[in-house]
Amino acid sequence: MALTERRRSLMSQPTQQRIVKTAIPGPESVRLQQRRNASVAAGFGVTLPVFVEEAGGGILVDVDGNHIIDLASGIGVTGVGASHPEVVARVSEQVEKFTHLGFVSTQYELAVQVAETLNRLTPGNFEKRTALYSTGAEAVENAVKIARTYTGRDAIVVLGHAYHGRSLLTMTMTAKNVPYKEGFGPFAPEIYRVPSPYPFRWAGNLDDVAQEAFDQLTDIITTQIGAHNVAAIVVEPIQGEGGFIVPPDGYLPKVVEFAKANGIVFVADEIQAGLGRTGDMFAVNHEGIIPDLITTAKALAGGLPLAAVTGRAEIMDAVPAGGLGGTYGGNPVACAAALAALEVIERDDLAGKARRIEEVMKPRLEAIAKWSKHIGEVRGRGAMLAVEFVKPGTKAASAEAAKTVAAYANSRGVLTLTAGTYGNVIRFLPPLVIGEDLLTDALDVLEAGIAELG
Ligand code: PLZ
Repeated sequence: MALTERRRSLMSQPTQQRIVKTAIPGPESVRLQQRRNASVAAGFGVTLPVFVEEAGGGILVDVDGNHIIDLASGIGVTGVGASHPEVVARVSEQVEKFTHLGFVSTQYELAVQVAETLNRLTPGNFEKRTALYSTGAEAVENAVKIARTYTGRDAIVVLGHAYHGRSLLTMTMTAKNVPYKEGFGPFAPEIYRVPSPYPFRWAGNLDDVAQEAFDQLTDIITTQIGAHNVAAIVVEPIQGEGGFIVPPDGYLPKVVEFAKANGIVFVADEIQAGLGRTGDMFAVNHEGIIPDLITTAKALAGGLPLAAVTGRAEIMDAVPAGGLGGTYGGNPVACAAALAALEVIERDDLAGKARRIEEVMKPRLEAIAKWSKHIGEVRGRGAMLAVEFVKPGTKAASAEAAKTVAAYANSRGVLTLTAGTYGNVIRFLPPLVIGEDLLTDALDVLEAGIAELG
């Protein structure tokens, strides 16, 4: 195919409609799965074992021709859709010029433009710097390195139910044992955990979650670590893998204030929640919080691997030249994709689209929760919504109910992901550009799946 023709075909999106032609997974996917099992390491799990040939907007097309509604966005990555025409165009243009140089050997303007854009978009009216990497774990890991250099301290404080990655340091920072940590120790030192302000599972008074959780944080830091030994407090402003746990208003501002008073770097891990997903450009904007450092990845480059640490210039510049780097960090093709994705997020107000997704989905999920005894809570903000399943009449987690409903939806062409420390949460991370008819269709399927629980 001639290049221009190929480009034009890439620009066309699959029909935005759920079409189920075969069992899901269908025969072609099942055949490929056998090859996969014989060639790919078993440690990679999979939610829906289909093989995708084409994706865009709110639809994934598998090798059997099924059109599957995408409520996952590649785990919150393809907010602009998996083949946004502007991302495709800028990436194609860039690969024809050069694919890679290594930003630490020779430089290119694209990386500077991405840094300038992130410095402008992140909250805080002060001088900022950005460091570019390839994966979220790498960004979190480097935020810790930077905070340690700046403060000259070792301790890192994280929350219960946290997820920060799979590298040794970020796996240590992650709370959940199976599947993330089991068998992978010994873990990194100087990581301390404080309770997550998880309203649905809070043992104390529901009205006091913010204050009680904050008191526990200060108590643990003061008595077990010493505030003067803490380099950073790292928090997901809405906890992602942990089950879309939304901290009660008031908690994060208190933590930021405490960090400031004690010379501790406050790091917001916005890798899953950031860049429009929660209805704001950043989830911290909801309470007007200004972190010292923010990590981004996922939605940053519309599907290409790019991650960043952005924050106060005096903190970021504490590491001398040569101390930060990596072969692929800030790869030019990923930067080209990021410039397109960030432009689309801003210009097309994808944060507004996320708020609209909440308006469409949340009332329906809440209505279902009224009649279904299996739902403990519906929560989340914007296009980061979740349902927590329980054993009827109790708060006991029911991973079985979540798995049954997710499997029901998946087999009918609606891709949903589960989450949560107890595996009992179905989370929704649709592309922000998804059509409302697709959302409604997906909700119909989910509702039928929940009804089947009885
Ligand atoms: N911080 C808040 O959500 C990645 C993990 C998928 P990487 N979450 C998806 C899986 O099973 O591995 C994540 C996150 C938050 C950090 C990360 C890590 O980002 O790009 O996966 O390294």
